[in-house]
Amino acid sequence: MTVPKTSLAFAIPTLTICLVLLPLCPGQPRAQLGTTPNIKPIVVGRCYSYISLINPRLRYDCEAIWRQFEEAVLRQSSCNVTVEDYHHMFNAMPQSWPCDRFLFWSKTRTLMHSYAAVVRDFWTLEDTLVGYMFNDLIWCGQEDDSGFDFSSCPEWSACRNHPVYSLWRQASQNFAEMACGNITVLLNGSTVNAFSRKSMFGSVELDGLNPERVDYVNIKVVTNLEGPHLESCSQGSVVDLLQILQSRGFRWTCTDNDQTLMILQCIQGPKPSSCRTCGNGLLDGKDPLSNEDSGGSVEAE
Ligand code: AVW
Repeated sequence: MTVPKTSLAFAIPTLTICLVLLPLCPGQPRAQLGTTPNIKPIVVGRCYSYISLINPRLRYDCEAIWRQFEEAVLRQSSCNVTVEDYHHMFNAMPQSWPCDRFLFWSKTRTLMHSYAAVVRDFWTLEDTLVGYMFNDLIWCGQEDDSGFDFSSCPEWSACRNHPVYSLWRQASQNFAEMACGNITVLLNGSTVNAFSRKSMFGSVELDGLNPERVDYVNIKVVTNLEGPHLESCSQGSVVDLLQILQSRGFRWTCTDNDQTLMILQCIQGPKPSSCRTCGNGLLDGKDPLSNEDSGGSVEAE
């Protein structure tokens, strides 16, 4: 898959001008970008990388997965790809997962990445084959053309049957349905609606979790070091989540400002006041987060 020369010829000078005159260029929201250039070699290459380097025991036909992906997306208008359209592709890449390692998140993507990198026991959707292959890519087809649309794709939120959204919805559902043992959910206490029924976690994954497979849902609510401290295990939308879990028969724990997550934030961008607390606590062997709004934990059976 190549980008037509004409688009490249146009894109390179435009990009250069925009880089030089960045403040004067109109904002280019990600949604206005088209399909990621070189999507085929990227996706197929990631697939080979996954089955050769990351999990060499897996036997998948990367070319067949790509063909199923094209079947789902091409020759369709860019708001007309359903989760069902991806079923053949998902059937070509079944994957099971060890229990106790599932990490879900909402509005904490950056922190989740560092957390998963440090606490290496955790596996996220992006560690599954499908998540690894399509992470950070954009794609859409065109109704009256057999290729991808490299000039523009609608925003994820523009339509329910968006090709990117539908793939992640199905991937998220499969991931949640597989979840077992103790699972972890990372929520952002510095936003209103840390738990939202409209998010992928709240609309797809939560409903996909099976109380008979999941022993404990361990929720971690983490705020930015300097706040705002809007939600916690006992405040805001997180309480709604706990109620839903309770009513569905899940056992859960909820922790505010987990120590590892706070220290991670200190490492990433030390803010003198709050990070000094972390450092002192570690050196003293005291609980570094013993102040009133951190480190609290509750649980229910
Ligand atoms: P959110 P959700 N590549 O923070 O609960 C590019 O409200 O909705 O969390 N962009 C991405 C990707 C990706 N791989 N993943 C997410 N985004 C963007 C799947 C996208 O714009 C995981 F298993 C999306 O709307 C989590 O448990 C936003 O980040 C759960 O679903 C995330 O919105 C996170 O979804």
